[in-house]
Amino acid sequence: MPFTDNRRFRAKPRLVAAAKDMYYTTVEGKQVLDGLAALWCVNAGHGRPRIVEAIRKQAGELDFASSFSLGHPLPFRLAERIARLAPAGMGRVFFTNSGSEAIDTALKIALAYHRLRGEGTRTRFVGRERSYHGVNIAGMSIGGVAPNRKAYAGALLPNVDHLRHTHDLARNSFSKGQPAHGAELADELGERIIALHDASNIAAVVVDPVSASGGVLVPPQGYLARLRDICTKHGILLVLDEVITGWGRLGAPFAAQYFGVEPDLITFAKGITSGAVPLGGVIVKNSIYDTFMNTEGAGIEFFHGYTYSGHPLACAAALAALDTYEEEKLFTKAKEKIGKYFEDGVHSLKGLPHVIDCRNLGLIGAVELEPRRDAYGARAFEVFEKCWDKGVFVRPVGDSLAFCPPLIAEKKHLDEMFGCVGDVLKTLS
Ligand code: PXG
Repeated sequence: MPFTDNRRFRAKPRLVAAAKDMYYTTVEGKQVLDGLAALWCVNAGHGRPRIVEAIRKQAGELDFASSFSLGHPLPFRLAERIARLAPAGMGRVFFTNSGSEAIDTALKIALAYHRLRGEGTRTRFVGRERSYHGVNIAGMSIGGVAPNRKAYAGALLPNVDHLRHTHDLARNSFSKGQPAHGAELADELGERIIALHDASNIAAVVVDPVSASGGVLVPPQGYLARLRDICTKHGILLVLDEVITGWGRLGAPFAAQYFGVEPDLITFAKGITSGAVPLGGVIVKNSIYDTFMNTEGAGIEFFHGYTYSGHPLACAAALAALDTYEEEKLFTKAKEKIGKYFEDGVHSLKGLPHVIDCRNLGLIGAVELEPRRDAYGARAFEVFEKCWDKGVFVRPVGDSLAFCPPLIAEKKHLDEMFGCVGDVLKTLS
């Protein structure tokens, strides 16, 4: 099982048989509230009729046709739809099957783009400590989650630097929304990394706007805008990894719009289909696309692609998910309706035993616990297990507990989630 203590799971399995809206039903018939939109992806809730029906219908109509020198209308229709939601001037999409593949794809686009422009020396990437960009070799290399990298050190990409992470409990603990301190951490890009390597060797900077698996780290006020300015000044592409922040999580289609920061590329996955069928992709600025299309001579412009790029079932699910988001105005309404209540819920845990931080942005939040001596992560894992037993699913990330409910959550669901976590925290050693 992925990222799972398999032996512990075998001894005490957690198996779900069904899911509807905000709840799972376990194989034993117990209802469990989904406080993490499954794995940060089921933004429209589970088993939504429009999405289910679209997948059924598509499977009967066109199960699969590849997109290699052949095509079918759905990926084009979906790309147009995505372009309408994306920041202005980002009108082109390349489809993958996952966030990890989206990251690999974005890095390859960046390398090929610079090369086409005669700047083929730009081959270095800059990631950040505690950012997570999936598990493929490239995403792991630019990512900064230490345990994910340790066993594979020999295979890490060589030309990668990491910015420092922005987590600063001494200055920012219990911040509501974006923390006040830390914008200056972006200056490292210029002062340390560009100074060391020269901008002419750097292809792209990749960050997740709110880092999720790295511990739910909200960017300090002004930080992302500073990164953008430095990248622009030095001709470096800025990739925002929106695999989690995309599709309404912060109250806008993308974090780029929420923060008012224009990236050159956006990677996405998860919520595009509300988790119902695997699908990911990269949105690029029109000028990047045009650079590929304006190359001289006939032939393939971009040597890259997956068998299932633009899979009909995934595209059908995505179009139906986007219909659902739009009909229910979930990208904006969710935050308007329950955003403040969610924030209050996260911060209601302040003062309970072992709580050293509460943080939140949009409908993503976390409570961080003091680690047990020599057992990092054990306390949060225990809370996760006890909450599950009481019928609430939240996710341990290191010694934090992450909250990321579907955007259809109502106040009563948040009461149930935070009430349960609070009750468990009170019993904890
Ligand atoms: N980028 C970001 C920002 C992600 O959160 C990926 C890329 C990779 O996506 P795929 O589809 O290849 O998994 C992710 C995935 C967790 C957890 O426990 C988070 C993710 C995946 C699995 C577990 O926090 N995020």
